[in-house]
Formats: sequence, C-alpha cells, structure tokens
Amino acid sequence: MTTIERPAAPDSPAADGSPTAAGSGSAATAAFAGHRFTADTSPERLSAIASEAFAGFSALIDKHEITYDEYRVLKQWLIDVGEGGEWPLLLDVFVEHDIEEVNSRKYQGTKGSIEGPYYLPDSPLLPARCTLPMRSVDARETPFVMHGQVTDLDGSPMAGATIEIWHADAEGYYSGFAPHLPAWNLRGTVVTDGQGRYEITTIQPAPYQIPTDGPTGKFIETAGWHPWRPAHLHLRVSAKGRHPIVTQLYFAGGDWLDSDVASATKPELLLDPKPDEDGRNVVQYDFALDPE
Ligand code: MBD
Ligand code: FE
Repeated sequence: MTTIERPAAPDSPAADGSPTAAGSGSAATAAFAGHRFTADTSPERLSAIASEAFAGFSALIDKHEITYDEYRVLKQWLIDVGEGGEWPLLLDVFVEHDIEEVNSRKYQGTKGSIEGPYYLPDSPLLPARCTLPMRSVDARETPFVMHGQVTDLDGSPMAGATIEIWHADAEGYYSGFAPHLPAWNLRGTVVTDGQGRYEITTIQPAPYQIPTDGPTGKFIETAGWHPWRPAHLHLRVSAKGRHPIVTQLYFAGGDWLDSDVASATKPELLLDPKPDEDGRNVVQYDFALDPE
C-alpha cells in the first residue's frame, strides 16, 4: 500500500523538545527564500525544458500505469514537502549532484561537490591557524586537524584566500538550523596566510542521516532506501580573481561512501587522516582554484 505518513506540522516541536526535521526544514527554506534569484533563461529555453520535463512525466505515467490513488498520494506528499519546508533538502539530496556535475565540467582545479541546504554566508572570520567555534560537548570528540595550501592551477600560493567551512556535530545537527545549537557552532571563514596556508582544528564529523520525521525521510523509508550520507565537511574556497569552489570532503574507510543518498562523493575528495602523538587525527589537503 502506498501511504506516506503525514509529518508533524512545521511549528510543532517534538514532545521532548529536541530539534525536528520540520524545524531545520523551515530554517533551510527561510535561509534560501530570503533571496530572489534570477537566471537569464529565454522563453524558448524555458519552454523546451518544461515540455521535456512534462513529456518525461507522461512517459512514466504511461509506462507504469500510475493509478489515481498513487496520483493523490503524490499530490499529498508534495504538499507535505512544502509545508515541512523540505524543498531545499529534497532537491539538494536528489537533484543537485547532476547540476554540480554539469556545471563543473570546464574546471580543472579541486573538484566541487553539492552545497546542500545548510550553508550560511558571513560566518566568523578566523586566522589561518584556528579552531572552529564549538561547545564543550563537541570538544570531547576526537580532535581533527586539516592543513594545507590554497594555490592557483600553477601552484602559486593564494594569500588571503578564504576557506568557509561548515559541518554537522556528532549528532548530525548543523548550527543555524537546529535551535538548540549556539550560532556559528562548527562554522567559520578561515583566511590563508602569506603563503596561502591554513590549519583548521575541529572535530571528526559523524555520518549524517536525513531526518526520519519529515516528508523526505518518510518517502525514503517507504521506498525502502537508506537515509545516510557519509561523514563530511562542507567547504567554500574563494580567492581574488579565482573561480570559487564549493565542495565536500569525506573520510576514507567510512560508512556510506559508496551509497551516499545524495550521490555527492568523488574519489578526489577523500581524506585519510592519521593520528598524531596527541591523539588528534591529522590530514593535509590542498586546494587549487581555476581562474574566474
Ligand atoms: C546534508 O548535510 C547535506 O550535506 C546534504 C547534501 C543534504 C542534507 C543534509
Ligand atoms: Fe551536509
């Protein structure tokens, strides 16, 4: 039977006061909808793309002989996705990877990956050697140190480049989207030194689970798929006169690397940190930026 359970209303907190899918969904929608975006798409291009999209639906409906019951479940679920604020989550998980791939074909530098729904601009500026803002409970996790250099494609150092980094805590929550976390927890904008170098201390992130209490999670569960992303760091690296790169870094040997629900892993984006004498996991990663 195809029923997808109706999730809790966006403004109803979980009984135990813990953060909800609806909470982070609404926050992600609010963060995105704060802007109005434009694209220079001609009416002809819009018409061609839209006709092909609807032709795709036609073929699918015909091939699978979609029933009225199924059509109503779909309609209801799409309404739930909107009410739960989960359009950013749903689109970034199932669609963004193709957009990223098509749009990064012409670049030779460090590989990009999807931005996902939890980027926030203007995170606190931090010096080249820094520790990300974190709570004392975060600081109990294994320290993780990433260092390296930002260069152009010829290897010339990019001094004053910025590395914006954001990642989930050990429970899979992102600050700015889960109300119990302090602002800017595990986020920062790191400025490279005179040689383009940086050294960021943070904690080793855990795998991320799409919230199971929202419409995206309900759909994944109903289809019998798994809701996991491998542990990852999000980064946006920018320098004057360079094409900024949005990417993610993953951890060699970790779970879900070969079955990321968001299809956003690439072999070039794997880190293999090693413990140092102090028990910190340390890794080097260099970024090469294409010209603008
Ligand atoms: C994430 O943390 C993420 O990176 C993506 C792409 C989707 C949902 C949550
Ligand atoms: Fe993420």
